[in-house]
Amino acid sequence: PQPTYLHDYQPPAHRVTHTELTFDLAPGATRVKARLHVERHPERDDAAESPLTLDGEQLSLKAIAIDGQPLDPDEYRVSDTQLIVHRVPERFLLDTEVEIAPEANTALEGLYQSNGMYCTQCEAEGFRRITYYPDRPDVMATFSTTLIGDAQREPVLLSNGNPLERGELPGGRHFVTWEDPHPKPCYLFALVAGDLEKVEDSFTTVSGREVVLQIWVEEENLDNTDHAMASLKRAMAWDEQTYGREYDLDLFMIVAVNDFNMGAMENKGLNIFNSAAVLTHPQTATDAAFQRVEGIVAHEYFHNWSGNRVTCRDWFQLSLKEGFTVFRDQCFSADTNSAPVKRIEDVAFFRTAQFAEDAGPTAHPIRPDHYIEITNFYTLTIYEKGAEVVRMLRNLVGWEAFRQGSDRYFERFDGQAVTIEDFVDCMAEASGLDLGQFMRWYSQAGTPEIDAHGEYDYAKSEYHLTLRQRTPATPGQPDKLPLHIPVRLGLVGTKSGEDLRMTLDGEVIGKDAVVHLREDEQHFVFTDIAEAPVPSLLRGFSAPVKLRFPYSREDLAFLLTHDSDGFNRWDAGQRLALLALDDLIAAHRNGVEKVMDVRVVEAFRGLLHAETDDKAVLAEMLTLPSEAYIAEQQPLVDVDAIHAARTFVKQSLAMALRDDFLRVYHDNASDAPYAPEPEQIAARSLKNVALSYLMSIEDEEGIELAQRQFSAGHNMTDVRCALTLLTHSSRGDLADPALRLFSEKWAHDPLVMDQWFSIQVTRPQSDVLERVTFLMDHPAFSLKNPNRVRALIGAFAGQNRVNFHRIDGAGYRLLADVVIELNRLNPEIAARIITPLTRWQRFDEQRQALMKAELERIRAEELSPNVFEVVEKALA
Ligand code: B3K
Ligand code: ZN
Repeated sequence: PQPTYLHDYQPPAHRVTHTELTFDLAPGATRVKARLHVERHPERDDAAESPLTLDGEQLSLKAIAIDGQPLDPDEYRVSDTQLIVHRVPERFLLDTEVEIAPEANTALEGLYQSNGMYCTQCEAEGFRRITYYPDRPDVMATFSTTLIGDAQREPVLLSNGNPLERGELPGGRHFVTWEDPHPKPCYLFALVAGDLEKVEDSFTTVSGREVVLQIWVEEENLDNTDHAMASLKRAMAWDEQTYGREYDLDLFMIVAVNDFNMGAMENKGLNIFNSAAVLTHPQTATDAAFQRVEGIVAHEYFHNWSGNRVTCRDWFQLSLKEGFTVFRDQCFSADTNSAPVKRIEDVAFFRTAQFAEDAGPTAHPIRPDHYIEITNFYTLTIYEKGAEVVRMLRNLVGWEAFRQGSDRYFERFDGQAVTIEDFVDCMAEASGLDLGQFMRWYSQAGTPEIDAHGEYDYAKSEYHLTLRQRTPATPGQPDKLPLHIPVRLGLVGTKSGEDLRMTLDGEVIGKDAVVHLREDEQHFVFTDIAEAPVPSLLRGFSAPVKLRFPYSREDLAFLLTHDSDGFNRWDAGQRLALLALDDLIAAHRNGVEKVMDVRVVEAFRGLLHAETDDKAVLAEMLTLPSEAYIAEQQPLVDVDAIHAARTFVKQSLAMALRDDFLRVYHDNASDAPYAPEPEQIAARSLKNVALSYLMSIEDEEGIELAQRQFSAGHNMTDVRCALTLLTHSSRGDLADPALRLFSEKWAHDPLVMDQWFSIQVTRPQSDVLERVTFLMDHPAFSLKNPNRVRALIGAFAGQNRVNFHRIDGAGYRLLADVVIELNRLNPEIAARIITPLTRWQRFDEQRQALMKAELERIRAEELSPNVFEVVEKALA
């Protein structure tokens, strides 16, 4: 497979202004008729000589005509990937008819079947598996779509826009015609056909239009849509208030689908969702799932403007819509729930997973300059780092200018397919700021590292801060230029415990300010600093960088209690724990007795005794850095030492603070009816963190509480937590009875069974690999369903670090076997699930060799472009 390069971009020679589609859905014989209204592109002077080139894969062409005249075979050419018509007029109608096989489509791209229902996934390049078309986002057309199906099997026939006409047809068939008046690229096309039920509601927009809202699900899920519907309405109101964006059709539909590669898809007027990203019920979904649903519903809705009305010129610009939309959904969730916790959770995830991606063989800039398979670029870098960069823009220009820039962007480019420059230019114009250097964030891969040093000059009452930046080399990018990095900071007085007023270059900049790091190295002299401070740096994670500062443990304990920035208070606790963990990892490796750092114990005691009204943040502060995050900090990952050290810290804290954890548990237990609301969620998470400490030492009372919490079955958050703790406990007798009860109760609910799979395969005990193999034969498991694959294989390889990295290589072998099978069934999922194997550079030689051997074994197969691209990079 050949790469596509950004610098090769050219506008298409032909564009489509209107697209008429007719789908005749029939098992084994689905036919798609397309009538395209085509014209030459005015910006291509060679358009007159250019043949008409359309994309198409896995299609069988049955008929082709131009302006009603069937073409002779020598007038066109069909290959595996294209249809080329050699000579075409300036403006014409192209009619084609193809046959496709949705029932045989296991890749879940294009038109496929899930539980007998037809549905589509066209982003990024799935439409070419439906019909011949210029499958690129800069071709935007209005669509009119007729669906014909069996009235019994497919009573519901949905597509984008508004329903125009429906009727009966002979032979028990019926049809519906849909019209979407908004020009769109074909990646936003969608259809759904099947036996579905709907829940309906409505929303009145700010200008007084009534929009009908529908969520379509299989009948048994009708009770599980309330939260998604409420989230949708909140998101619609939020986008009006915050961004001045109003919905633009009379109907907005969401459909829940069981087999889906990603979370959801923002098709115009017809969002298609992975059922896991839309269905919730207190009995079956955890707080985290409720919040995830809210965030994804909002994300897809927000795309209606950031993505659909204004879309991407080409797929290299993917972060234009994804980074901006993730930023928008993050802000929405922060406004709706606990803002500091949302930030902590996002950053904790980002620093673990995106940093690892940026340091690995598939590192790429937010705007890559080439790809083999675009599906591989729906990454944490494009999405999450993209969102961090938009957040930096917001912080650099301020909210008001940012909003003005956003208005300008939507107005200027409405109905167009544009680039990242177009977006940043609007921000520069609205703010008057020069964002030239800032653009490097989009082209440079890798995580910048800042080394900070500070010194207090008692004689002069000055604080001297030096910041040095460096971005490590990444594949294909050996040399990096300095970035424009906003560093938000404060100086916390060690006597007063307060943020000190800062004066920089004679100008008072306040108690909390942003300094701009643009050079490789910069010195900042803060004057009139009356007392020795501890600097609080990178507040709120003001830039996606690694910041090192030689904090003493006393400094960190001080910031943990005194920093006015909630995020940095949490981060100080994480840094403090990491220092202790470092010592213990070294002790473990050297076979020396482990000794717990009392300063960490005292810091935690302080947290447990402090008056706090923010239980959600407290729960975060009491949570130790994950094994994955600890690993990120190590030069060479020793999974066993990390696991042992973290377990030791957890148990030491539990032993020293047992009574406090018990008290916290009881103080936060409640029988109130479940609601996924911030206060309840906070209390539950605090209670469950406390329980996890008690269970780490197999405290008798803790075990009893966990068992009671499990049997009470109050809500899935509590049940899942209890079941996890019982299953992961080293007391073997606790797991099986609970797991059995759970699976008997929930055998009928695949989303709950996914949790049952994940809980078991993330056990730290060494027999877990055999259990993974065993569970792969469980009737509820299927390699064809991406949610099952993620729940079982993904959770094992991604979260069970000690067992996946077993020194005999059995974990690697198991994953490679799965990748080889998935490569045939679903290349997109195969190329994602393989990630842990690609990170071999981080491990000892023995493991490196084992991991590489498995990658080689995969490489020897006949590979999809998806897996090929990843494996080649991993072995490069
Ligand atoms: N835009 C979709 C991405 C789907 C692509 C899958 N190959 C999901 C989202 O970001 O909203
Ligand atoms: Zn998105």
